[in-house]
Amino acid sequence: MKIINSTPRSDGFRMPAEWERHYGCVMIFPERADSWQYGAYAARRAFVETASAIAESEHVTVCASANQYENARRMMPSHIRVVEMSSNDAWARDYAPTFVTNGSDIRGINWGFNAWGGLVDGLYFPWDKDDAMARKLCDLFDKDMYDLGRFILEGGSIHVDGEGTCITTEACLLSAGRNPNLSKTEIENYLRECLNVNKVIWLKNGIFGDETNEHVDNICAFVKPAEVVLAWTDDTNDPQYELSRSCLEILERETDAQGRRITVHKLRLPAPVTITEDECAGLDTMNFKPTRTPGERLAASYVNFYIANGAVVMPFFGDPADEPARELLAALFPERKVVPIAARDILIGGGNIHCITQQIPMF
Ligand code: KQY
Repeated sequence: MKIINSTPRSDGFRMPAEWERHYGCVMIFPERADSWQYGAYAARRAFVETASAIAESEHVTVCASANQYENARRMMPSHIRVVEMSSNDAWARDYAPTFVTNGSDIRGINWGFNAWGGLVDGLYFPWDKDDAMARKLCDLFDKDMYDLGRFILEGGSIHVDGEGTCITTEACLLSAGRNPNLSKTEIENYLRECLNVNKVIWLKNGIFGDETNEHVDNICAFVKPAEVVLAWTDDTNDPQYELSRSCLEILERETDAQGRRITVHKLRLPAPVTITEDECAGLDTMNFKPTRTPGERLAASYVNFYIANGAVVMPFFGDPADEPARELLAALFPERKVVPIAARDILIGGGNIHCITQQIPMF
C-alpha cells in the first residue's frame, strides 16, 4: 500500500455513487457496552442480519477486535469474511476509507477522525483505533491511500451522485469540533479535490438530536442522479419539521453539477422514537455518566439505508410508517430487493444501517 500525496481530482479518481457496482462492503462488529445495550448481544444480531442481506450480492468483510473475533466468526455466516482489527466502536461509514475510482482501480481516502467533534463535543475518548482503521483497511485490500488525516471528516457526512455533486450539512461540516480553522470555502475545496465534485449542496441541518452534529446520511440521500429522498414529517409541531422544510427549500432551488433540477421524494419519518428506562439500564456509563437518559429521542430515519448490488437494506422501527417507507424505496429501486432490518438496537447506538456499512467500489 502506497501513500499518495496528490489528490483524487488531479489523478482522475472520483467517489462513485453508492448505486454504482460494488466489490463489497466493510462492517465492524459491535462491542462497547456504553454504546450497545446489554453487552451488544441484540445489536450483534442486527449486524449479522445486515451483513447477511448485503452478502447476498457482494463480498462482506467484518472487522472484530481480538476479544470478539471468536464470537463474530461464530455469528457471521461462513461466506462473510471476519478479520481481527481493533477499533473504538463500530461505525464503518465514518472511519473506513472513502474509496474513489478511476474506472479500473480504486484508492482509499483516510480522513481524520475525532469521534464526531473531538474534545469539543465528541462522543467518546479515545478514538485512536477508529482513526487508524482506514489505513489498515487500505492495506488489507491492497489499495493505495490518500492521507487526509489533517482534515476531519466522517463518511456519513457526505453523499455524492457520482456525476459531480456532493450533498452535506452545515451543522456538521462547520461544527466547532471538526475543522475550526478552515472556512466554508476551504472545506468545500477539500470536498471538490478529494471527491472530485464540482458542486456542493449545503443543507443547513439534519435530523433533530442527531449526535453526529446532523450527518447528511440520516436526512437526505441520492437515489439516482438528480433525485433524492428527504426525511420528512408533516407534523408542524415536531422540531424536525422546520429542519426538513429548510432542506426542501434548498433542494428545490438548487441544481446539481450537471445543471439539472433535483426531484425530492419525501420519505416520512416514524413517530418520534425514544429510549426506554430498561434500555438505558442496559448501557454502561462513560466517565461515570450515563450515555443516554430515559425518554431521550433517538435520531430514527429511514434515509439511513445501504444500497448493495442487489438490495437496499433499510431500517424498520416497528412503526406504521415502516411499510410506506419500504414501498417508496421499492419503487425507487425496482431492480433491487428491499430488505428491512429491525434496527432499534442499532439506533440505540446512535446511528443506523448506512452508518455501520462502507461500500468498496468494484475494481
Ligand atoms: O451515525 C453515525 N454515523 C455514527 C453515530 C455514532 C454514535 C456514537 N454513539
